[in-house]
Amino acid sequence: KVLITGGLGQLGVGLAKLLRRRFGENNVILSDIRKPPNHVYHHGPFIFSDVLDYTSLRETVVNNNVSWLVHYAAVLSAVGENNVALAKEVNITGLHNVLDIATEHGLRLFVPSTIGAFGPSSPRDPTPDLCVQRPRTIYGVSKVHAELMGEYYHHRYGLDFRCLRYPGIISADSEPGGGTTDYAVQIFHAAVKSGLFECNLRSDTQLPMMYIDDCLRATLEFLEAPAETLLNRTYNIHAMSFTPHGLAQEIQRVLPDLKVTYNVDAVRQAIADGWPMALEDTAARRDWGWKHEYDLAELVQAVLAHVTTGNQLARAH
Ligand code: VAH
Repeated sequence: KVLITGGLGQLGVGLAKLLRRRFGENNVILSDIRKPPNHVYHHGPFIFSDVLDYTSLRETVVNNNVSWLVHYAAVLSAVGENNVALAKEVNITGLHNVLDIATEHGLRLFVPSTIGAFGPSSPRDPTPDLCVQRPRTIYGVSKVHAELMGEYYHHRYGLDFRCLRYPGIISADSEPGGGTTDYAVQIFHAAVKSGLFECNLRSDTQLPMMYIDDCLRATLEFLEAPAETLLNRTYNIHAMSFTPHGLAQEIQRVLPDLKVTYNVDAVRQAIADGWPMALEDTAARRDWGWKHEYDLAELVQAVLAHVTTGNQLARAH
């Protein structure tokens, strides 16, 4: 069975859906500390589980015979800068709990890392798998810590630790939870609803991004890859890079009335300025066959189609 922590964030429900199609509805357990929306209760198991509560997390793993753990519970970059204590607690103490439990019970452990694990002194275009990592956010520091601890536990105790560095993920029916790349999700909703969008990053800020379907498929494929094919335990994955200006232009091809204004948030801008502009991901493509399907044009089409239908449904109710 698979347990997903932080299951009600931007990625959990979508990943559960994909994994349930593959492994059966009851074999994937979503967990979080929040109360889920009704549709989540109606599709497959959901349980309360707090990654900071070691005993209860362990109980969940044992009682449900969990064999894979996907650790999505985390405080993202912008929220973390506003609450360092919380980010430290969730991202570092929470990870320690998960690592110990995964090791003790022989689990396969997936932890997402991020472009945020790099910093201003990393090569930025493209950023290789192995290079200087001196991030300037608590989020980034905690993710480098997770990469290193996971790899250490792998070498020291044989833990089957697997880690992908995700770019900014663009989803249509789930909201991002306080990151620096959130604008690239919000712009779609604004474009469809009001035609006006105020962007909190500079128009020329280029960051790596990926459509959620590619991200979730990458996660499943990587989780299923035979251990002997994985020469690394932490891999960059890349799909596309764009700026707010470039994304707005692509959306305007479909919705020409979209107006974007810029009101830069200093905290987010400083974070983005130290992050990669593109990730180098040849190792992932070589070792376990990673291949993205969505470039910018396909991404915009897919997200606009979802957001427009969602909006029509909401209006019909
Ligand atoms: C953030 N979306 O902005 C996250 C992510 C790609 C960056 O880790 O904090």
